Amino acid sequence: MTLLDDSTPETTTRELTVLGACPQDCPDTCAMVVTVRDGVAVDVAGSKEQPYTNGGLCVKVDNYLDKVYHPDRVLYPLRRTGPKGAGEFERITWDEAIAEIAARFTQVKEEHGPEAIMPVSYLGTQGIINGLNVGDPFFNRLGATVAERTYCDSGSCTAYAMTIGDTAGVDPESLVHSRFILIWAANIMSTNLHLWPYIAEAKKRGAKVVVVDPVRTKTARQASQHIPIRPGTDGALALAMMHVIIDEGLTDDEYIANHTIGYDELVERVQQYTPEWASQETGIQVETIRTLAREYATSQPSVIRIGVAVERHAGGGQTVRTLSCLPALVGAWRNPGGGILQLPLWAFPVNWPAFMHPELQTPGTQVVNQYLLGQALTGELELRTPLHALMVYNSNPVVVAPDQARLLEGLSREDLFTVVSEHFITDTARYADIVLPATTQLEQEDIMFSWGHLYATYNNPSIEPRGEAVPNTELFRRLAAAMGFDDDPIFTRTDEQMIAEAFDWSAPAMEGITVASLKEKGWARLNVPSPDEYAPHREGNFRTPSGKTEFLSSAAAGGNFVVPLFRQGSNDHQPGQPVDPLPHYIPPRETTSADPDLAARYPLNLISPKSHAFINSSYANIEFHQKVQKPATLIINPDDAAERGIENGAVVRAFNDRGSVELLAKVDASTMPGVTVCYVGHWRSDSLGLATLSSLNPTRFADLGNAPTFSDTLIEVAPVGAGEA
Ligand SMILES: Nc1nc2c(c(=O)[nH]1)N[C@H]1C(S)=C(S)[C@@H](COP(=O)(O)OP(=O)(O)OC[C@H]3O[C@@H](n4cnc5c(=O)[nH]c(N)nc54)[C@H](O)[C@@H]3O)O[C@H]1N2
Ligand SMILES: Nc1nc2c(c(=O)[nH]1)N[C@H]1C(S)=C(S)[C@@H](COP(=O)(O)OP(=O)(O)OC[C@H]3O[C@@H](n4cnc5c(=O)[nH]c(N)nc54)[C@H](O)[C@@H]3O)O[C@H]1N2
Ligand code: SF4
Ligand SMILES: [Mo]
Repeated sequence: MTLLDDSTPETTTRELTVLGACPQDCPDTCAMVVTVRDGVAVDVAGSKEQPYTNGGLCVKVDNYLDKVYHPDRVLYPLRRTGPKGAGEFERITWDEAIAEIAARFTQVKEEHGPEAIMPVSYLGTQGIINGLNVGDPFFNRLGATVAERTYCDSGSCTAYAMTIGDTAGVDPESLVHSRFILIWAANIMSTNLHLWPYIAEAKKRGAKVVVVDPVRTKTARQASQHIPIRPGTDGALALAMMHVIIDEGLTDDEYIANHTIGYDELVERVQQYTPEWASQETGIQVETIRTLAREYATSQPSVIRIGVAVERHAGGGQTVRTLSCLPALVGAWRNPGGGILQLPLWAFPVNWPAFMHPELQTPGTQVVNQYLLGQALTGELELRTPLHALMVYNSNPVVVAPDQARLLEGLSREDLFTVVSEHFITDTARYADIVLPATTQLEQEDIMFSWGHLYATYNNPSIEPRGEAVPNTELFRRLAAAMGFDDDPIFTRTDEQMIAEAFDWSAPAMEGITVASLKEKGWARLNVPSPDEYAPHREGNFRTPSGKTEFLSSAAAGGNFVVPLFRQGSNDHQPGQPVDPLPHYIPPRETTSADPDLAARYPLNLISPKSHAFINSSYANIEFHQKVQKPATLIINPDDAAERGIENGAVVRAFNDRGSVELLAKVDASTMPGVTVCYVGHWRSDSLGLATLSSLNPTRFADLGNAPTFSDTLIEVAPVGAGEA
């Protein structure tokens, strides 16, 4: 614990200031300062010293204490006493809980083989030791089904890696130097708040800021220009931009000659992608497309900030391929503030193997994508070994996975043994046989990378664990011991030992940074050039096989792949058919052109971006956050509402062949005609009709990286009572 201030010796009150880190799955990874009085946390604030956090947290985490001390926290292990889904439990001891889990896992393993057990986890916390990979060594050694976790940015990462490699790209702090900022499918004001001051500064210095988004979001309203686009057609716009840039000779020929491959093939390919064609696909005026291309090319340095939402449709991968090609075409990489900003996570030398331990995995083990969990549990998805036990931690699949009705059917199976480690009885925990209490970030130690900036952050624990809550690391130590895995030191490592292994400390990026210095100061900028000088690809040096931007991708010959981070480091990926090595357009599956019958029955697109006050489904049960976010709504354009007789505030039913959801209509021109919006995160248990929007989402993958297709969803909407049939 870091004691910065032990200020009141003459009274009995003991006040400490502890340096922490926000644990949430958010690009900003804020450095937090926690004030503790007599062992009780009394304030959580943003660090004033850390430049990116700059003294402020966001609406989601500023009231973190509401979560830590919430009366509904799960504080003790629980065993189910009622029917699955009823949320009826009795308190048991940790010894009983661990013994029961070990016995059931052993029984399932003996009867059906270890693959009948599957972990389900994501990013409830993104700390390196308690986050994404915390259970991987345990389940690898057990021989459990490998969980493929491609909820977020997997398709984007495959596409980006195919094109420019696993590079950090542009430093977000360099954006002050950008002359043209293209924010593509990212709602910065809600999802990446701390980036905005850099964009605002650039704008003040004369940069143009353009937002491409079907919705006139708060971010779009603050920009210089908002370009509404039909969901899933972004690839058409990006390809038409290339067409104009090449056609009008706006390319940086020297940069192309020295630092790219496949330019001649690209020129030929983009001939067909005219602005006139793209206008039909995207709904954007031809002149708007031309002007965008010209301004993007000629206002250097220009930067594209891509949001995760750009991957969530059938052609999401190729869209990110095209966007990753654009900066090289115009030489944007030459100067700080030019290029593309996706996931600067790649700048961190995280020692992933120490957390995944892929060598413990049996080659050829069954792999199931969590996106298909409902199908996997109900037999819809054919499995070599059907599933009989689940262990869920750091995730709430009932809200975040698609095909909700089928998932609930699967979780209700009496022959399925489900363990959930949680802070609260979430919609998923209601289906658990055993619930285990998890600590919050104030009660655990961790060390953080960031996927939005170039600072490592340390989380010192500030209070004792509440009740009998334990960090995920301790949970897996206990389980490993019960299963007899403690013959291997991997499974007895302390948190301190894991933190010591978190990074490759000898990597150049970590020069001058140690565990001790991080713990003491709370954060450190990686050892990379200052934002005023950071131009990592001025001289090419892309992290592709050729070292160049690969318009013609050499990796494409190997077929579609999932970046190991999203698949427990599995080394036996099956690539399948080669991918077309040049950028190309793949339209959404659910559109008039691709499926006219479906589009006739379900003419409205549904997108489900992030809610402002929740982080995924986290905080959606907390009163303050509920007050800010309000109940789940369906935003619908006034024209579409009028056509259906829908009034503002009315209860409506949104439906398609996959499901039906009741929501409050918000009739608002912020969304373009033909597009409806329902922010993700509200819990099913708080929803009208006990269903959330995930009931409507498809289970098909995008073209690359097995990415989800949440934005590739058509629905119809009717006032409640009118019925759909
Ligand atoms: N407040 C808040 N912040 C969060 C989160 C949260 O839940 N709440 N979640 C965190 C996580 S896990 C992530 S991945 C990030 C994601 O953060 P973002 O990348 O910003 O993702 P979204 O909010 O899903 O979508 C961003 C914007 O894309 C638009 N959009 C949707 N489909 C399309 C499309 O097909 N084309 C285009 N051009 N635009 C489209 C939406 O209208 C939305 O305004 O946010 C992180 N930060
Ligand atoms: N329709 C639709 N669905 C989506 C998306 C979308 O845009 N639209 N976005 C997708 C994206 S980008 C993402 S990243 C995923 C997010 O999916 P998830 O990562 O599953 O996100 P959450 O719903 O926040 O669930 C995290 C859970 O972990 C718990 N938790 C937090 N900290 C800890 C801890 O230390 N230990 C344990 N044991 N538990 C903890 C929290 O209480 C919470 O219930 O959702 C995906 N689903
Ligand atoms: S959720 Fe994001 S913006 Fe909010 S405090 Fe955490 S890291 Fe900062
Ligand atoms: Mo995400």
